[in-house]
Amino acid sequence: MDDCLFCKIVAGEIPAEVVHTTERTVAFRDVNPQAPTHVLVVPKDHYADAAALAAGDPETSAELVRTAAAVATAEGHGADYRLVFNTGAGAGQTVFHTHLHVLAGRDLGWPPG
Ligand code: DGP
Repeated sequence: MDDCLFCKIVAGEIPAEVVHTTERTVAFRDVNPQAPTHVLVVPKDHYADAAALAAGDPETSAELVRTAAAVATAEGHGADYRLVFNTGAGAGQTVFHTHLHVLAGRDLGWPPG
């Protein structure tokens, strides 16, 4: 997708602090962190949201979660972290390239806002 921000980060056309990569995923720090650890895990291929990725490429969908767990462990939060997919503008999705938020390092209230 020519106009997709996260496709450009995956391609290295826009800088980001990449913390982990796998065959199918890239993990980089969120530019507006909401916790001491706030990393976004994205598929290298473009899918608009989590459901589209799960339908179109279930193995990569699972790899996103494995990558998120590896990031949480690497950052010292392997036992306590939160994974979030905002899906749809009404739920707070602002970038329409699937991304899994990994949040850790502070008390995380429930329910989320
Ligand atoms: P969401 O609201 O769930 O679509 O999350 C999008 C996230 O993307 C948001 O937490 C901020 C982050 N973000 C937006 N633009 C950039 C960027 O250029 N670089 C990085 N690293 N993160 C970005």
